[in-house]
Formats: sequence, C-alpha cells, structure tokens
Amino acid sequence: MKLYFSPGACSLAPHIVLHEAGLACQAVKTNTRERSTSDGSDFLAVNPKGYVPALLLDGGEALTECPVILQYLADRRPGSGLLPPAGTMAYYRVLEWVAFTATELHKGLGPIFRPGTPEDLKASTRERMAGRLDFVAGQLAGREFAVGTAFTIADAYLYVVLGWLKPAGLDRERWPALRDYHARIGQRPAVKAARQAEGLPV
Ligand SMILES: N[C@@H](CCC(=O)N[C@@H](CS)C(=O)NCC(=O)O)C(=O)O
Repeated sequence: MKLYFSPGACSLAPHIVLHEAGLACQAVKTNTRERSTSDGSDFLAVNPKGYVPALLLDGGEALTECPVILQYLADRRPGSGLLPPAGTMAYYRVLEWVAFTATELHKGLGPIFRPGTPEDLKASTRERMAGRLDFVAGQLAGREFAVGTAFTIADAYLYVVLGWLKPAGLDRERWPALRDYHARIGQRPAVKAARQAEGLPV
C-alpha cells in the first residue's frame, strides 16, 4: 500500500492508524497545489479529486475520503480495537465521532484556511467553531479516549484536527480538556512515529 499525505494535513490520521495497526505502507509526500509526489507519480492519476489522503492498494485501486480510509485500515486489523466490532453500539459511536470530526470540525475550519476568505467570515467561523469545541471539550472531560477505554480511529482523526486550532487562531488553552487530550494522544509511540515520518516536530 501507499499513503499519499501532506505533512500535518488530515492524512496524518490514517498515517497514525497505519502505525497503530503495524501495517506496512509506503508514505508518499504530496504537494497538492503542485500535484507533485515524492514517488514521482502523477497525483491526479492517483486521486482525480486532487486532495490527500489517498490510499493506493496493492491491487492498484486507490481509496479516498479520510473517514473511509480510516475504516478500511481498522478493518485490516480486526480485534485491534481501532474500530469495535460492526453492529455494536461502540462501533456506531466511533463512526459518529469520525463523521462529526469530518463534517463539523475538519470542514468547519475550512474557511479560516482558505486564501481570500474575508476577515469577518473568518471571525464568525471561529465563533461557530468555538461552540463545537465547547461540545467536544465537554465530551472529553475526564475521559482518556473519545469512545470507551481504548484508542480508536476516532482519536486519530480528532487528534489531527485539534492540532489545527492554533493556526486557525483558536487558543487551545481556552479548552483545557482539549489541550490535555491532544498532549496525551501526542505521546503515543504510533503518533510520534507518524509525525516523524511526515517531518513534523515530535
Ligand atoms: N473529503 C476529503 C477532504 C480531504 C481534504 O480536505 N484534504 C486536504 C488536506 S486536510 C487537502 O488535500 N487539500 C488540498 C486541496 O483540496 O487541494 C476527505 O475526507 O478525505
């Protein structure tokens, strides 16, 4: 397998899960703006949508969309706890967190990072996001993980998106539960290994 990633982007979530699962995979650094990749492949041929993550499977098919790649990787390691057994309530809770992270947090922050977004829209987006983050902080207070008592794909994705708060102009100190959760998850060997592989500070 090959994981096409950009350092610190949402593709860091599947990168972390690959390390948590101990799955062999070549990580291919990708510049989505220039469409260039460290393995020389044409990124648009891998993912015509032009964004990371993309997971190129050994059979030659590419899988895209972060939430689905996370599920695919967890399914390669049944019993690992990265995704509880299908049909259990814990399974749906993990997927609920993944969907919330994708649609409310990840895409919610989008306008702040988009070049050309007017300052007043950035400010109202921060305000809206603060409400979402109040909710997340309330859920995570006193908990080690998003769901249950073990690390799941929900934690990988949530960790990555919470890492964008400072560049988005949202002070994580306002939410001690988020600050502490992010610091704790960041200590996991798999998280450090994935960060190191992307050339990020560990
Ligand atoms: N719906 C996609 C969104 C992926 C996405 O937003 N990727 C960003 C990095 S976090 C990206 O590659 N942006 C560059 C671009 O859109 O050109 C998913 O869930 O995988």
